[in-house]
Amino acid sequence: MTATNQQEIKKVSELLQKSEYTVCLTGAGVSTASGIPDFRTPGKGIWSKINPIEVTSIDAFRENPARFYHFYRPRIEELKNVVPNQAHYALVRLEQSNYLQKIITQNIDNLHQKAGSQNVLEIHGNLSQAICNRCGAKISSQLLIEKIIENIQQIPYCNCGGILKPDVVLFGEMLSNLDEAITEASKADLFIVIGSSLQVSPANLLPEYSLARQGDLIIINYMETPLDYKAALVINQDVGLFLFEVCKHLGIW
Ligand code: CNA
Repeated sequence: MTATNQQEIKKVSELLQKSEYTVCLTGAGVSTASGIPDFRTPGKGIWSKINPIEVTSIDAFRENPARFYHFYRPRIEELKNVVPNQAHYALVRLEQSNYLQKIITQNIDNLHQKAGSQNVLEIHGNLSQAICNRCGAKISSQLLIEKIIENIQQIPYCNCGGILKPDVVLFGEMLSNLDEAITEASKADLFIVIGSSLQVSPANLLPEYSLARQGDLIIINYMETPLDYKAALVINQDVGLFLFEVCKHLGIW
């Protein structure tokens, strides 16, 4: 760690110690070290290969579910084998030590919960289950995987004949838990964005609710974000390594 890093670690630790209610907003960058590509890292992100809006919007799902599942099938399958990384575990430690009150996540991979975080609010749903578009039945991703594998390249159907949709928020759909996320962000005197490009609305508006009540904003992300200029601290480093160092500094790792 360089001297600058040490200063940033100290400053983040101090803000965590001072804060009475800390909320983190996590994005795909928290899970890249687990082997799940993000959307927007140039050359590696999913968007560098395909425009997800073309295949993962609610309209695309309705118009061409087979094409939708051609894109989603590997994503659902890969979830079987992925495990949390240092960033997820650091957030568990911060929560257990009462430095962190809520994680609002845009991720759909269930890894915060797998790592052991208790207070997680998912705003883009969760890929570990699916829902029937006709009868509303919910099934586990395990069953969904079995159905998809049985019908390679085709469409998974519910027992009632309806089409099963992964229980995630597609482009063009309403966010889940948005009211609760706004309430949480409005309570935060410290709001930390972790591994998100802050390009996706309305999730990227959440930091504003904390800023409006004079909360401090910290952004930990490799790439710059549109809210960097409002942040007390911007850290362009690996989220797992940085959070691990913060936990060590706080004596909880
Ligand atoms: P994004 O727009 O792809 O941004 C991710 C950001 O993370 C980028 O700016 C990267 O620079 C940064 N990043 C990547 N790895 C690291 C790292 N190790 N350390 C520091 N920074 C890193 O993704 P967002 O989450 O902002 O966008 C929201 C979308 C992406 C949501 O709809 C998600 O559901 C969707 N998504 C989720 C997953 C997942 O669940 N793991 C994966 C891919 C996309």
